[in-house]
Amino acid sequence: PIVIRREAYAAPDWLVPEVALDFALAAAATRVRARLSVTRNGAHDRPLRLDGAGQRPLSVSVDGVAVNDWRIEGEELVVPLTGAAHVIETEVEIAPERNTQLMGLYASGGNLCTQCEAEGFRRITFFPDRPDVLSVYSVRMTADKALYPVLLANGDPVESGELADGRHWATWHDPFPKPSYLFALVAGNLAVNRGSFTTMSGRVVELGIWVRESDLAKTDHALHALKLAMEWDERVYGREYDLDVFNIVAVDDFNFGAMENKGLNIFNSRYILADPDTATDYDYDAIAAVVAHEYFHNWSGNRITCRDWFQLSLKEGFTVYRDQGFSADQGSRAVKRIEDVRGLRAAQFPEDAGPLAHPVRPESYQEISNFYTATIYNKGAELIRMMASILGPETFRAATDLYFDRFDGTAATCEDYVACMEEAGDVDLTQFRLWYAQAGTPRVSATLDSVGSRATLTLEQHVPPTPGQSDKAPMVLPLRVKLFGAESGTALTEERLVLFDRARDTIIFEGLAERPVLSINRGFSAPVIVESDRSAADLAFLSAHDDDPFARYEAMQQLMLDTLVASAVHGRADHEGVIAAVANTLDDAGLDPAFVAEAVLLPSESFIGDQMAVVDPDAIFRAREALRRDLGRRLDAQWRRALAQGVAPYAYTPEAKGFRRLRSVALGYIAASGAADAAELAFAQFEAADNMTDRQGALTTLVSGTSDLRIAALDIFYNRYSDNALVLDKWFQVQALASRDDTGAVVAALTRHPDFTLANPNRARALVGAFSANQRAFHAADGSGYRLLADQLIALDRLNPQTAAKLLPPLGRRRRFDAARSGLMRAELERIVATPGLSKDVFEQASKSLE
Ligand code: HT7
Ligand code: ZN
Repeated sequence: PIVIRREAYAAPDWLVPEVALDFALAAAATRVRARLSVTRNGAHDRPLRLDGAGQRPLSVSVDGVAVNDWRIEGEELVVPLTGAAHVIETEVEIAPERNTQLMGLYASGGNLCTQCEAEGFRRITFFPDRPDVLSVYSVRMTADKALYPVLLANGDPVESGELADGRHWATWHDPFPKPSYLFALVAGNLAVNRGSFTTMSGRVVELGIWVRESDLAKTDHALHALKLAMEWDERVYGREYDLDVFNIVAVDDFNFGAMENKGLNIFNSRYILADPDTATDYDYDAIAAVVAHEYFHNWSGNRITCRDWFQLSLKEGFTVYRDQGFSADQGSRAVKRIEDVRGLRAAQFPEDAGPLAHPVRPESYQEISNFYTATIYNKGAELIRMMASILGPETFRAATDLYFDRFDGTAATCEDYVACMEEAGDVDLTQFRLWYAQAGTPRVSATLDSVGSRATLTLEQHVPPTPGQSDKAPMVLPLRVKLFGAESGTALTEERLVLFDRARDTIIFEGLAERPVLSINRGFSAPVIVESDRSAADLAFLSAHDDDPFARYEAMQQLMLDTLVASAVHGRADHEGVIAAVANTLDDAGLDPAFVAEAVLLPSESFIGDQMAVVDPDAIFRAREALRRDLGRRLDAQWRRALAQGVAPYAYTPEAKGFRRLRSVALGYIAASGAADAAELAFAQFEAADNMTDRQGALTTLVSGTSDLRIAALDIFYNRYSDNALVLDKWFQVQALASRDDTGAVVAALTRHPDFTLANPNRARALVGAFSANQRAFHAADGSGYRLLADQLIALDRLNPQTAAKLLPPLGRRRRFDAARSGLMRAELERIVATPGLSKDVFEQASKSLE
């Protein structure tokens, strides 16, 4: 395989200050004529090399004259040039309707749309398809007017007109130089929800959300979120929108969540369409977050882009940090932080501990699409958060202003970003840069010893080895620390931000009036694993008394984890401490129901497994179910009280969302208790629900139970929503996640269901992706779960390698399991690697997982 290395970066030989594209659009065959103004970059005599992907040029001309001294080398078009500046014209023909990879120009739901990040533009036309070549784009599109009445591209519309043969045309111009990965066009039969936003300097921006006509009523939430995001970016980061229009188009077939193309964002429809009947609170929140994320990219990504793909976290980590801040400001900061950390632990920590671990700024890749990972996005965001903590809010804002001003209009690096933080903050981040270079989640051991009025906190850190990196240097870990009095329950110290940057260190606290209890890594100030010797009693104490809600949650989680691991590993099942702490939280009337719902939820099976030397899925399931059952039985009255709380007609407010979340958690515990009326309660909620959150919550509870009511509910749900693809995804997903003995067989049958298709990434992820996240079913001892995943992945790879490769990581966790399971996973990986015609996307993931 060809390996691309960061250290091999070289500036482009040729720049393309301007490009004009002319599309004669049709699903079966689209002609693309490209006119590139190219300039030699530096003193060299190398030819122009344009990236392509399998096409042959129908014609090539230089300065208006047809030439034939060009050649194809691999996938590149090589054109010898003599002067310092030339105009190159090429023409190609592509077939959008045969594009199942969903990269480049493709058809979705009868419309035509593009996806160019990271390297899709080369599937549209020959071009230096790399992010450090910035061009001003003019686009002309011609298409059948009846089939494609709407023609959209980046930038602002210029002109449009009709042709005598039933076709029409439109031209668009984007004045902001951009890399090819931000190019976009859409041709389709679309309706629009229009709005407008007046920027801080008084410019009126026309906003449009484009969807199929029948979905128009489901776009208000996304439009509202867009306006909130535009206002937020002005207020919090001083960033103003820069074009006269901002369009968003929703498509059903999309490899990712959404794409930030300049002025023309293209979205997976699941991150646009919402109404109470079809979208959950989770969906509503995700829509607002993704709309904001893509909008924020206009500055952190588009105005300042990445020099090369090794710098991907420059735009993604920073933009995730920005969207997390936006979402936190819409509701509860504490709950948002809990959700983000839960997500980091579920996706990024396992990645960092497995064969696909890589630094936030990777050193090499085979296929860049494989690097759109939780490490680049979510750990990348944590790095920004740590720098923001070190600088403090005002200085961080000054530092981001400096970054935006200095690098506007350029393709920058992570180093450029850190240097701005350093300069504006007047701090030395030399050692902090290790966070970009070293993979692996640091482990911190924290021990507090107190004698009289003095306490010593001993910290030790260790960064585990990861592929290609055996020895790690100590990192800078910003740890927020505070001590509480064990008797009084009050704070003994102020919160301190400790910059722990050595392998071992001690911190002394003096003048303590009583025995201190340690609260550490408050707010999850560093993305590390803290191992402390705090007793169950101290953890319960913190879960009730810590004044940082995140730390209260953490203490409760640790108490639950310690209990569950003791039970799964040693068979010791003492549930009393957890039951008392959960009861205490449920009885605390002053707490936000959304926080209570998070705090009383047990750690996931996979997170429990992450704490064990050898993951035992059966023992984990038994331990977790036993604790759920005891919590359900012993706190039956509290769960029923929670279930009755806050019942009101549907509203999308933080308060109403919190009550819905707590009710659904309560219903789960009542079912876990084995209560005779549990299924009836769930079915009643399912039928009475005036919103999808309650309906799906009830269905989730029912499908993991034994009552026949689950079959009735699944049928009702299916029949009600059989023409709504996004809700049908939920129907597949709920069954794939069900905790049942027969889930493997059910999922196997569902792969043959008439509504199942691998051609739609959402559907593939809803069934196959969800199934591999179901620890109990996926890790069935006979290996049937592994076989099912491998079969589907191999089939999907023929259609859509990018989406197939994203399904592979669960098989790569094989070293964490017993020899039998590990061997079965290995066998499936070997079968995948041996598949003829395998894509390089899947090959990279599978071969690394076998190393
Ligand atoms: N920047 C976007 C990444 C993306 C993408 C990457 C690979 C293949 C398909 C893709 N679609 C979108 C999304 C984002 O982070 O905002
Ligand atoms: Zn992004």
